[in-house]
Amino acid sequence: YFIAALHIARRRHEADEVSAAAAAQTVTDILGSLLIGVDHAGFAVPDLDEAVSMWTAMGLREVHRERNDEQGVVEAMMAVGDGATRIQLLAPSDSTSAIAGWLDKRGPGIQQVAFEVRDIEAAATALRMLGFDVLYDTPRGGTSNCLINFVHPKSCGGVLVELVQYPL
Ligand code: V0V
Repeated sequence: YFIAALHIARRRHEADEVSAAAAAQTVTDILGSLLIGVDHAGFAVPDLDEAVSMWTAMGLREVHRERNDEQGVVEAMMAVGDGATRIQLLAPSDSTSAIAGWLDKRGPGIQQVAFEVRDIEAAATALRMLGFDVLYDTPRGGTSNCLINFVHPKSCGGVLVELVQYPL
């Protein structure tokens, strides 16, 4: 439904029924309706166990841990209070991963902010229509069987935005 609505907006502009600005606004409105909230912020850390200990001492709780070889990370999800917001601790599992590169260049810190979306394919289509640089042609596997994709920080104000869709 969402992807069909996005293509209708484009076709209406191509047929000169609506201006480029009006079509873009429709795409933005659809994208806005696909956003559910901030799911997590991702912190790059050199050592997962040490980072889990530090954030646990601050009162966060580890709720999930897994290794993702495709992304080259070992990660722990930390709950902040009783709400749904998570902090994702990301340590490199191989020296060529994005997290290893980030740590080399910038050291530990906030590497990404993740938005939960209702339909990740539609969100990526809308973002591309609006000129954002979406990294993957099709979503990849993320934490807890989620689908993930990313918007390149160069097209996004210097912030790496992750898109997350939970399994049904
Ligand atoms: C790089 N840059 C960043 C950045 N990474 N800026 C803000 N936030 C980041 N995270 C900037 C960097 O400072 C450079 O700016 C420029 O982009 C190119 O940097 P680079 O070091 O050459 O980096 P690239 O191009 O090799 O890689 C950047 C991208 C890469 C975004 C393409 O990090 C990537 O593929 N990220 C997506 C995958 C990922 O992050 N996986 C780990 C999390 P200047 O110097 O040119 O100005 S896995 C995960 O989240 C999971 C499993 C999950 O949530 O479930």
